[in-house]
Amino acid sequence: MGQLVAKLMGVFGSREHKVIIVGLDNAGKTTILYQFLTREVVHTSPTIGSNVEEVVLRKTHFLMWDIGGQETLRSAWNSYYCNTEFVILVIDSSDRERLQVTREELYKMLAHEDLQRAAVLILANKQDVKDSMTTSEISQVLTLGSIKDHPWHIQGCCALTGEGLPAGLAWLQSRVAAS
Ligand SMILES: Nc1nc2c(ncn2[C@@H]2O[C@H](COP(=O)(O)OP(=O)(O)OP(=O)(O)O)[C@@H](O)[C@H]2O)c(=O)[nH]1
Ligand SMILES: [Mg+2]
Repeated sequence: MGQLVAKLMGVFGSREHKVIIVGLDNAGKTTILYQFLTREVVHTSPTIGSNVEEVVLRKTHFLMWDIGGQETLRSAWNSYYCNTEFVILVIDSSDRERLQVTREELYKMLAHEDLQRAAVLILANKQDVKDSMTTSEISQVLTLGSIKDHPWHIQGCCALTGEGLPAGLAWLQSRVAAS
């Protein structure tokens, strides 16, 4: 019955797909959330806790949770995992020093039982910054090619201009359409 309701709601396009936006502090998560929502750059301050917004792309509704990335807040990320269909992992592509920290957080998430069915979109943000890492450099450091048990996709972007974000959203939507 539950499945039938879910299917019918899917046909009418009103089912919400839960998305969590994670990544280290200063990666650009909140900026990206509001770019998705308003196509404008908002002034942000470090997120304590989370922001939640509904982003609608054509008939697909995403409920997006943007979670604070400071070190002390990361242990609470798992309280958002239940029923998550998509993880958006945002990376500051100019922050080479901390890519290994992101890597550790990524594999911790992938191993979590509540995220076993989640697909992962990696947004290599801040591509406008000179000498920022390319998506292929980031893919290598994160060994994305070794991830076989979760669908994943990496997309370069710049949250200040919005470049790359529609392509990221389109990937999410293509996963919804395929399911
Ligand atoms: N140059 C550049 N700066 C960006 C980009 N995206 C975000 N920023 C800036 O990076 C800073 C941090 O952005 P936030 O969106 O607040 O970062 P966050 O990931 O939400 O950080 P926490 O809430 O602390 O986890 C802000 O000054 C943004 O304006 C980008 O694509 N390029
Ligand atoms: Mg934030």
